Amino acid sequence: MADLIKEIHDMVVEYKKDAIAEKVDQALNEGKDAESILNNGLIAAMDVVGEKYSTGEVFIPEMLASAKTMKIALEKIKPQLQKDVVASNKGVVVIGTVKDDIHDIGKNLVAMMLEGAGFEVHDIGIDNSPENFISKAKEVNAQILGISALLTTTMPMMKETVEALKDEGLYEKIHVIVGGAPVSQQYADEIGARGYAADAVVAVEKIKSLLDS
Ligand code: B1M
Repeated sequence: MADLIKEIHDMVVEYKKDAIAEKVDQALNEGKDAESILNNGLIAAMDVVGEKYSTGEVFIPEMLASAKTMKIALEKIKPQLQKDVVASNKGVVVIGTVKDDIHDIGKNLVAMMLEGAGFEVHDIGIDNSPENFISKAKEVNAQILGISALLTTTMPMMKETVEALKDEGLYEKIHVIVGGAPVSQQYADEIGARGYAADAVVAVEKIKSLLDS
C-alpha cells in the first residue's frame, strides 16, 4: 500500500477528524486515485475498526469517530468518484437503510456512485420502515428500491419490505436490490430481492442490468 494511503488508513482507524481532509487533498494532488484511497484506505480502515470493536479494543464512541472521519474523506473524493457523470437520467432509484439500523456509510457510497453513473437518486437515510421505502418509491415513481442493512438483527426488515411491496402490487414494477456486510446473494434469493451487490461498483452494474432486462 502506498505510504499516503496507509497514512489515510491509519487516520481513519485513529479517528483524526481534523487532519484527514488535508491528507486526502495531498494524496489526490500527488496523483493517487480515488478508488485506491477508497478501497485500500477508507474501507480497509473500517474493517480494522470493526475487528477492534469485536475484540473489545475500541467501543462505540471510537467507532463513531472513525465513521465521521471516513465521511469527511468520502466528501473529498466524491468528485473523483463521480467523474464519469452522464447527463441523461438512467433511471430513478430510492435508497435507504432499514428500520432500526443507523449504519449509512456504505449506503451513502452506493448512492454517490449511482449519482455519478447518471441515476436520479432519492436517499431516504437511515431507520426506514417498509412503509417509508414504499411511499417514497411511489412518490418519485422509482424503478429501483435499494435497501441496505449492516446488522444481522435488521436484515429481516429487508424481507418485510419486499413483502410489503408485494402487498401493494408493486413487486413486478419496482426492482429491489439489497446489500450490506451481512447480506448475501443467497439471502437476496431467499427473500425475493431481484439483485444483490457486494459493493458500490457492483451495485451500479447490477442496477443497470436489472433495468436493461
Ligand atoms: Co456498527 N456494527 N454497530 N457501527 N459497525 C458493524 C456492522 C459490526 C460488523 C461491527 C463488529 O462487531 N465487528 C457489528 C454488526 C454485527 C452483526 O450484526 N453481525 C456492528 C454492531 C454490533 C453495532 C451496534 C449494535 C453496536 C452496539 O450498539 N452495541 C450498533 C448498532 C446501531 C444501529 O444501527 N442500531 C452499531 C453502531 C455503529 C456506529 C453508529 C458507531 C457506526 C456507524 C456510523 C454510520 O454508519 N454513520 C458503526 C460502524 C462504523 C461499524 C463498522 C465498524 C463499519 C461499517 C462501515 O461503515 N463500513 C462495522 C464493521 C464493518 O463493517 N467492518 C460495524 C464501511 C462501508 C463502506 O462498508 O457499510 O459494508 P459497508 O458497505 C459496503 C457494502 O456492504 C455494500 O457496498 C458498500 C461499499 O462497498 N453495501 C451495499 C452496503 N449497502 C449496500 C446497499 C446496496 C448494495 C451494496 O444496494 C442497495
